[in-house]
Amino acid sequence: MKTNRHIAKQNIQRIARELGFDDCRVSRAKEATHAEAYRQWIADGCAGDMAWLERNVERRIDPAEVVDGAFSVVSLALNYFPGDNPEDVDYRIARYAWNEDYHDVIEEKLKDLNLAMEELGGVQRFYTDTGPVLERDFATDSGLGWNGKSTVQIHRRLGTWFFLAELITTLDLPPDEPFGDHCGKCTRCIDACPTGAITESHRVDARRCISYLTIEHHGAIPVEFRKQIGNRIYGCDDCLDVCPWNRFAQISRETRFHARQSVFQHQLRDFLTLDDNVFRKLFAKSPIKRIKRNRFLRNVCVALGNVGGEKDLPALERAAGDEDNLISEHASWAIREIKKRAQP
Ligand code: B12
Ligand code: SF4
Ligand code: SF4
Repeated sequence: MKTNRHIAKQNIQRIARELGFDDCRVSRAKEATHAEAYRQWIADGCAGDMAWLERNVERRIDPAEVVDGAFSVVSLALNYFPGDNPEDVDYRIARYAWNEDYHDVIEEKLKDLNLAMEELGGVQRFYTDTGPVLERDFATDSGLGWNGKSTVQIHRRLGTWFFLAELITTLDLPPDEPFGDHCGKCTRCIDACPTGAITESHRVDARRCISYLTIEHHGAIPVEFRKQIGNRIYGCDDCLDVCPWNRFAQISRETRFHARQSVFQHQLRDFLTLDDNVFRKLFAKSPIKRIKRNRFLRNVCVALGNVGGEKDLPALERAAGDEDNLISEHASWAIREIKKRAQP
């Protein structure tokens, strides 16, 4: 016979499906399984200048520090796979950022699920990325997927292309079983990483990761990494692209994650003409807006330095005169790189 706890869980899973989530599973709200690995990662400086990851370590590893009387964590997956890289563009943007910001898309769904759980008598805090939760550890405990050697969480049906979200709740819900690690002997992600950022299985040194360097890092991109960044102008998908579990990936039903044509009709050097106003309009509601014009143009200059040619020099010369030092320094570097290549 089904108990009230089982019925409550089934209702939550049904509502999650109706809201568009692709999976919904439950784990116990206890100290994170890999709490010690997280503490060590922070102590080793792997977070780079993401100081916010160091501020609330104890809250991040223990849901009871976030919600008084926390009993369960409801972990959710939302597929964002928008398909293959648009043809005829001379740059790459990580797929998760091809259109609208997932924080906004998912938060509206989480609000509704939270209301439904309040009706069941629960008190919740809900997050997607922005909260103090080791999201992948709790997802692994719930059997939603497992942390691949790249640290990216893999789902047996969705592959790597999904966002995580969770509600920490006071409801006592029956936990699901973990699914186990299914990477086997594969090391494709480690071999494919252009900067050697996956320093060992299940560990990424953010300071070497192109995703960190092009998104989270505020200052100049260290010269030692500029060449490996290639034509990536926002984030990096290399360790996801090569994962064999992506052979089952299906295009996301959420059209707000599909490629935004107004962005992808630009060629790389066109982005250098964006003033602040046009930048904000082009990337309205997009995660790219978050890094502001100066960091975005910094990235564009690095990519042009790697893949550009003489035809890109006039736009770069103008950028080298930009009043923002971050842009002008990276534009001057790109000009030097292109001229070096043009020499016989
Ligand atoms: C900081 C951060 C980053 C940093 C650091 C990434 C990293 N690998 O640590 C940077 C900026 C580099 C980054 C990049 C990306 N990120 Co990010 N990021 C986060 C954030 C905010 C915190 C992650 C964190 O705590 N890192 C610290 C490390 C120590 O934690 P961890 O990776 O979770 O690692 C655990 C395991 O390694 C485990 N562990 C250790 N040893 C072992 C051994 C075994 C056997 C096992 C199973 C586990 C294990 O212990 C660790 C602690 O729990 C999360 C959201 C969140 N709040 O969790 C999103 C999040 C992880 N990012 C996300 C995404 C999409 C990305 C990118 C794909 C974006 C892109 N395309 O550019 C890349 C992927 C790069 C990569 N290989 O990880 C998604 C991932 C979804 C998924 N399916 O996994 C998340 C979950 C956001 C979300 N809500 O959807 N990210
Ligand atoms: S590429 Fe291979 S090792 Fe890396 S996460 Fe995928 S299955 Fe695991
Ligand atoms: S996102 Fe790119 S740079 Fe970062 S670990 Fe994966 S392959 Fe390496």
